[in-house]
Amino acid sequence: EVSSMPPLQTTLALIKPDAYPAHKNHIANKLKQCKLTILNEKELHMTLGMAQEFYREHEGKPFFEDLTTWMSSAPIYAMVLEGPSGVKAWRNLAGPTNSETARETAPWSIRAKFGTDGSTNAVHGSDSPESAEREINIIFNINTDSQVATTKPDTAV
Ligand code: RTP
Ligand code: MG
Repeated sequence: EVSSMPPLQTTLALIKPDAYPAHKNHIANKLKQCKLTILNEKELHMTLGMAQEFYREHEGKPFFEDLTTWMSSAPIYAMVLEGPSGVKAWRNLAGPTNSETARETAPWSIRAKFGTDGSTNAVHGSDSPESAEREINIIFNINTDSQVATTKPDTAV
């Protein structure tokens, strides 16, 4: 039988400092219910520079400094997710950017449950497959073993 499942997509989810570590297990259980599989995951503490690179599309906006300072203020949890229409599936589960709006229009969503307002909103989700690729590179390709191996002087022959 030919499958009518939407194509699989990979996306990046971050559990932000207001929701990590307290709500990590709840969020992980929700992923399973939404057919989203975790391909890779880790805790990290972003530097300010990483947060500025990650959110560079918002450079110059009034919330940029608070956002990048906050995102680099404490550990977060990053997950590479895969599922049918994965980018949209994770953003739907996350809910609207503003958690107050989320409580009105998407009460099942993660931001409705765990977010506070338009700035402090529990999770991040890539907004397109292209953004996902860029963001996954920033979060997961820094200090990979291969990069370490090519720059480590004591491994040279
Ligand atoms: P995200 O990137 O975190 O998944 O959220 P999003 O696409 O729904 O929202 P986006 O417009 O990309 O904004 C990125 C994050 O910046 C903070 N923000 N604060 N105070 C404000 O007006 C404001 N606007 C955005 C939020 O943390 C938002 O998730
Ligand atoms: Mg965004």
